[in-house]
Amino acid sequence: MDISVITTRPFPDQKPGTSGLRKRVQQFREAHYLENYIQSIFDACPELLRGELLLGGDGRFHNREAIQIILRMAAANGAQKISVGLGGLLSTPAASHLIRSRGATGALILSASHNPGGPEGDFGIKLNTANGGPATPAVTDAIHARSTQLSHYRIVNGSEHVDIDHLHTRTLAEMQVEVLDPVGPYADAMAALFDFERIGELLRSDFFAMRFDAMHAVTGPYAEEILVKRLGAPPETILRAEPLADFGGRHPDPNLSHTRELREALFGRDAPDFGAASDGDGDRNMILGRHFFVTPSDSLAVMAANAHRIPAFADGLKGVARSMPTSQAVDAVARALGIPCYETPTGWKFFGNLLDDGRIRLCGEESFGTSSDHVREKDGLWAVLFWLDLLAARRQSVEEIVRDHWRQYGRHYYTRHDYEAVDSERAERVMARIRDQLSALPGQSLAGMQVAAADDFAYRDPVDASLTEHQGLRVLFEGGARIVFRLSGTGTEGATLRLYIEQHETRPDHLDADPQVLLRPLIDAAAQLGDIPGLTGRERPDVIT
Ligand code: VG1
Ligand code: CO
Repeated sequence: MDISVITTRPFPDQKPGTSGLRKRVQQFREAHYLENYIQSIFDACPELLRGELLLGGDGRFHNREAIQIILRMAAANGAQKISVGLGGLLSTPAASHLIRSRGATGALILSASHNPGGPEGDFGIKLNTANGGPATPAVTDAIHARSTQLSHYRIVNGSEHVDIDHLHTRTLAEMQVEVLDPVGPYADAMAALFDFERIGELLRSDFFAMRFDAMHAVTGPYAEEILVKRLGAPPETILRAEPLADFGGRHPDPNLSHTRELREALFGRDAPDFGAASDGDGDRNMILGRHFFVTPSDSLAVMAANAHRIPAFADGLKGVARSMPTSQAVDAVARALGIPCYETPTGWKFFGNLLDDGRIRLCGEESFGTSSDHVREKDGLWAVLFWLDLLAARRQSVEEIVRDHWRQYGRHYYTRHDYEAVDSERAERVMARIRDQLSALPGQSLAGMQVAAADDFAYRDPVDASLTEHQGLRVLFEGGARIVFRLSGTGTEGATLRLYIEQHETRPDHLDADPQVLLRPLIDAAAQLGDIPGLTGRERPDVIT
């Protein structure tokens, strides 16, 4: 085998964030940058190479080049086998499913998820390990530590290009390479979880229409296979189906600002009954009804309350979990069901132990992520199919189902305000200012409510007892209202300050307010607590969800 051992110098910034390492494409294309990070992964996790490792991405700019480099590096590092998604495409949930169903050692998923793509956009690398889930903090810390010491990387010489556009197997040096179709096995897995017969009937009926926005990202081929081919939905159901390297020039972020066509359809005249979208790598979901937006936190709660109607959950839920900033709507359902509800830090990796240990079967985040124990990732199309199955079972509209839910459990008014690309030092100052006030807050009155407690969120994993600290600053009020402050761990420019606001309302004639109006006193109190305008120079957030 013709291998080069290349001398390199460590980069100081190869520290994975909430979900993988994300940087500008230009940075990933700098000499040795990608190679260093990949070598650090192989050095810190040699077990990945002793079996089948999956490789693919969301199709964004630099995906295909990176795959060729990673193949040559894996071969030079003595990997047994790499399986590449056809066309270099592999959604995050499909990767998680394939790891588990094929007994693979893990997956390298080339994606910066919902971050913009194209030559001026972002690139990223997520590592999932043998349970199918994102690498835990212990693993990402070891990779980062290795990256700061790295002096060499190994790569097979030559410019030979491995064909990734046809299903076949071959060898590269002594390593096996298989190009596989991830779509079929993923669709089969979905068919085993849901009642495809009743969903198909609904989608083919003249009285129901849906739109799914694939955002020119990875889910297009999966949605076509499942919704159109297997379930019989008309082809116009799917918008922006074709994966493109620049996502058509827009953010593959499924919220109302980035899904214009879908929004116009669902909030326009003769709107379809159901709308949904997924993100770059297919792990997020947005759910819409006719003229109706379902918050991700409510979606999780509705799923928990209705799980018994879905074949996969015929045996019940056992337990549920949500990330800390996610609203407490699902907690109310768990209480009613008499099952535990765990509260974890932001990021899917913290659900892994709870799922592996059988403590929970359903979990979610406020950031448009929900999933179950069928994989160890959030799963966009799974959530869409859950809602379709529920609509078919209840024969009610999305809005009726959610309003019904509010009447039963009360409504958890919720909003997230993001201040993007803030100067990092200024953002730290906002956090420090709030942290300094935490101990004095309990007992005080803010926005007309009593503060019951205030803390810097820390999580003790109940399965392996590991401790994760500094996961967001919380101000908790009597009656359940909350203000949470966090700095994002996925951005690539400065800091993103996230403000999460929540208030519970049970009075039947107070369930129809505009969240931005109802939550205004808390929003203002939060801005004041952190002196956000003064310290960041920003009068208002960049994104409101
Ligand atoms: C964001 C979300 C978090 C999610 C993460 C990865 O992280 O808030 O809930 O798990 O993105 O999702 P942060 O640190 O920016 O708040 V994805 O679809 O971008 O992999
Ligand atoms: Co994603």
